[in-house]
Amino acid sequence: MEDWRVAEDVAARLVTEAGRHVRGRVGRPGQIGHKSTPNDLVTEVDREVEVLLTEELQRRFPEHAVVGEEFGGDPKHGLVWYIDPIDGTTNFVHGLRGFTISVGLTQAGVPVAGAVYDPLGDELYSAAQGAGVRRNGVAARVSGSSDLSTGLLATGVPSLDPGRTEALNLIPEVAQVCPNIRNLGSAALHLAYVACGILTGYWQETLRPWDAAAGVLLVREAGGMVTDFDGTPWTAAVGGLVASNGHVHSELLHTLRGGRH
Ligand code: 2AM
Ligand code: CA
Repeated sequence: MEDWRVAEDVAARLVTEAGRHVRGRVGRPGQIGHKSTPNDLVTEVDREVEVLLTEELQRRFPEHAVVGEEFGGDPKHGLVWYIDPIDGTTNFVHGLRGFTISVGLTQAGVPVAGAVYDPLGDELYSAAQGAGVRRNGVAARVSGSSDLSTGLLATGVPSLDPGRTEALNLIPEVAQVCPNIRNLGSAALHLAYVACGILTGYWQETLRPWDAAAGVLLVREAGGMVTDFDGTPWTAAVGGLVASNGHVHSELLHTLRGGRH
């Protein structure tokens, strides 16, 4: 087995450095542009950070591919780094706590190393396949609860259809089983919170690999599960995902399935 700890350490250092830069730009994000919809935001800072991270990863791992949210890249490679320079850009633009920098390495689509940094919380989450997960350097673990009804769940909702109506309609269905449902605005942060036992579970139907690659590994290395909505283990080829502490996974999948009919 490869030593994925080296990749984890590089990712952890890079997201922390990038996060310091992003923290200094809260309240002054530069020019704000729109991508597919008026609520799909991109700032100068997203682009600056992605360029910085891409250059560093290519310098450190010239044999790996690098794919970022803003500038793309070639994902048809065995080892691919996925970069989300700011996950939760809407929060960042509004100055709301709850955005992250996320960098994850996949091998044949399976996450093997990665790091997520929350600059305003000053919290660093990192993991390597087979070597566990660390939150600010301390080993973390998913929650031990098997009671979904008293758990804390999170989801994300796209700003427009297709996908928005279906995602909104799922919430009251799940709320019949677990009334505590949050949307914090960053997929990577939701996954980090599942990994360290704050959230019991999280689901979202419309995600891209850079939103999830690092966070999926955090959950798995902390003892949890991440699958698609049918229960197949998550890979970079999968759009949406369901993450949990493992104990509530089948009940959560079953509840979501009921809501989607
Ligand atoms: P982003 O901030 O990098 O765009 C918000 O619901 C969370 O889902 C964020 O992590 C956001 O990432 C991600 N996301 C990915 N695709 C999305 C979409 N089509 N609509 C809304 N959020 C999306
Ligand atoms: Ca982003």
